[in-house]
Amino acid sequence: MITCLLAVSVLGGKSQAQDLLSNVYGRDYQLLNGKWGAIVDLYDQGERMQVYKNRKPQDNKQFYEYSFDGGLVLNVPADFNSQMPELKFYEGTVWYGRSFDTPKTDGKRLFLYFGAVSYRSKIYLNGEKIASHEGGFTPFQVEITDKVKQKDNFLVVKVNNTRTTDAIPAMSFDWWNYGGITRDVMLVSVPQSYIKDHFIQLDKVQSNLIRAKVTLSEAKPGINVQVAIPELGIRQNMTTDANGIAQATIKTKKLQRWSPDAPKLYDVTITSESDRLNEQIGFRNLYVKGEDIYLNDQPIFLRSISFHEEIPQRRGRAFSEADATMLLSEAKELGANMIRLAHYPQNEYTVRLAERMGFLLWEEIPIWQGIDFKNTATREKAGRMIKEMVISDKNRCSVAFWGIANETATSAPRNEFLKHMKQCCLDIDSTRLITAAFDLVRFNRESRDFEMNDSIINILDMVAINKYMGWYHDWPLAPDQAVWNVAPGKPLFISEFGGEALYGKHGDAEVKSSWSEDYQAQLYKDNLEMFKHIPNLRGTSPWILLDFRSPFRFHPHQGGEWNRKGLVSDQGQRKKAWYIMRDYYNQQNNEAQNKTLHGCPPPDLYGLERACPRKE
Ligand code: GCB
Repeated sequence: MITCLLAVSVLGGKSQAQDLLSNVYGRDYQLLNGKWGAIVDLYDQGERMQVYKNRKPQDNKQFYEYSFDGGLVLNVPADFNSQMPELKFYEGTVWYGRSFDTPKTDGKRLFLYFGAVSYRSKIYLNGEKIASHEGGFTPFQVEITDKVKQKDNFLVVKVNNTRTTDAIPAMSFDWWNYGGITRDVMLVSVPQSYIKDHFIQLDKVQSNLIRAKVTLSEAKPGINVQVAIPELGIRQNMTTDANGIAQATIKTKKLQRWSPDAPKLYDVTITSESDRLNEQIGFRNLYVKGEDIYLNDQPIFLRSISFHEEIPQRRGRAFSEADATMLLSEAKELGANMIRLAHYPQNEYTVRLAERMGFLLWEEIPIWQGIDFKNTATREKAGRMIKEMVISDKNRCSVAFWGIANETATSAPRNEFLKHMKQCCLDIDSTRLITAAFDLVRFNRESRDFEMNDSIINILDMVAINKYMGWYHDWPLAPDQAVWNVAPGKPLFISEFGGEALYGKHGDAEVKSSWSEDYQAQLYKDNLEMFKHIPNLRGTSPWILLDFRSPFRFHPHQGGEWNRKGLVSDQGQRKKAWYIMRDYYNQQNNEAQNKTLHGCPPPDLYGLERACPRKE
């Protein structure tokens, strides 16, 4: 088994595994957000010039051909592309610099924590390189306890968003390549011996067993740890083993399980002899049996929607709680109970708010077409990224799926790569459902059904299909005649479908290039008709909630550099297809409510008896 290390390399030695503080927002922290000095380094000269030293002339002979003072100022967090017209298409290096004083720490340890820097970064503190990271959508940290001064520290971040063949994503992808320090930068203080990680959740199947695992920074046995959930009267005492890990299975009787309809979260306090951490955690059961996905012992239909981490009105990356509120509220209005966070892990505000608002989540890393599956370095990189995602969000009960790829072609190296991705998830969390999205479903003209031939689906709990009937694929027969025979025996999820329309544009519902709301609306109607003939269909996720920026698209009708498949325009106006989808989701929801009302007790999984047959 190959183990995956995290993507941060902490300098001062060889690359080494690095941890992530769990629930960083529950710690004592100071934000290093705000205005940073910036240098655009088109020819990548900054390292040669030692920009990171932030030197200033000390005598009348010295001069340096750079300065962080008096030049460009960029906001953090935010992408750089949207901050100046000249940077709109920029792909290259930008140096960020700022000074800071250290908060009074009373002997505590200090970490620098980056929510995300897109795509590569090198971190320098007071002239010394202290870390580097690759991957634009996952957090990383570096301890600076011994490197930091009380006053006037200077922090420099070299950011580079150049696309390369070995990167993830690689050379081309259908979204904007936003570069920059795109999420919060934090100075986090923790005690000398601190709670490094926790993983607390309800058993996959049993509703009265909470599984708790707490890892301390010190690999020392016999340290007392407590997990308390006051509302449930739980105070579980545990002690660490030689690795500093304390584990317990906690029995509980009166738990209210989290669900999209009732997203109940409990206050949880984790205490060690020297540290204390508060969390909010929801508890739910989630498993697959046959072709069904069970949430809290009820089969569920996933009413999903995707969005990019982008606010189209602002033409920039989403990064704040207000941004998360905008995106998720729009999804709520549509009647969704799930979000496919496409195509990469999104910020912690979005993930946490989604949980509070009652959305299940599918999270994935940007293994999006064009990945060099033969490159072992790329594979290791992807493994590190996926691990960073799982470590960060494993305590969110809303996370139902780890997505390991989007639209990959069948090949032996691809198979090995995806197996590795799955293993990297399982190394940390063996409870989530593993899925991947494919665009390999084809109409078989002889058998006259839709089929897919890819053995990799055997490693998945749910098979997800992107299928653009009526857009990239013409209908080979009427939608109500379209029989699907794809991944029988497993739940099947339509992870993408849709077509482009300009808001307010009316035109022929038969003509694709009318770019009209009418064409898009008809396409939605046809697809919803087809979905009735997919026997193992357990959810849908139209592509996509909002129009988004993409250098993939050139047609003037699209307004230039926009993907117009949104159900909502870049200005927030709902297109006709939005209403069709909203009605479909309402109907699915009503049907689900009726089933629950007249429904069955839990299925006979793991020896549990089912008392009545499920009414369809
Ligand atoms: C896809 C991709 C998605 C694209 C979409 C499109 O299959 O997964 O990232 O944006 O198609 O609009 O073509």
